[in-house]
Amino acid sequence: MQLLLNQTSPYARAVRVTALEAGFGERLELVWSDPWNEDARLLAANPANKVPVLITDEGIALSETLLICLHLHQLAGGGALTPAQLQLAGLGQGLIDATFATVIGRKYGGVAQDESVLGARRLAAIERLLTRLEETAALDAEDLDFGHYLAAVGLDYLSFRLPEIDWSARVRLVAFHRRLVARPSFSATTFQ
Ligand SMILES: N[C@@H](CCC(=O)N[C@@H](CS)C(=O)NCC(=O)O)C(=O)O
Repeated sequence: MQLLLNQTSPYARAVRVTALEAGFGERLELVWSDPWNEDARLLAANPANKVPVLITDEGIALSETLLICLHLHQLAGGGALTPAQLQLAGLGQGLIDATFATVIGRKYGGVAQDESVLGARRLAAIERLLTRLEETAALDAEDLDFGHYLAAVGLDYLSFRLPEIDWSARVRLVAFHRRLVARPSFSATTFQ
């Protein structure tokens, strides 16, 4: 299997963590890619020109983080996910989406983007997502799945890119994040 990724993509990190946790570390060839420049291999694999892309051993290029994580979960013999597990995955992906959109909005439009209608909606979404995540019972589950990895990557990415958004008073999230980032799959994939 090949994974097309870049170093700072939270989406790609969530896929990498999911693959490592599923025991696919040895089978996964990392293909460093640049979605912001003409990258022929990425464009051929994903016409949307986004990372991550997982190319299966059969040569099928899968895009979209949630679908890739679901594929890895199934490949590892994981059973059907419950609505509560899927809910956590959706919230984690939502946090990544809102944070990434804020970062990219600033990169291409400056911080004034935060004051725009879309920018303000994204920042408000981040706060609401943090609140909802903190209320989510699945955070405490012993058995982890890609919903946990997405949520923890989302929190880590938020601190990495938007450190001015302070969520340190959200004690359940802080404990959850600390528990997850202590895992080898997280320390092997830190943002830099
Ligand atoms: N919905 C996609 C989003 C992936 C995404 O936006 N990736 C970013 C990197 S963090 C990217 O490649 N962006 C390039 C672009 O938007 O043109 C997913 O879930 O995988």
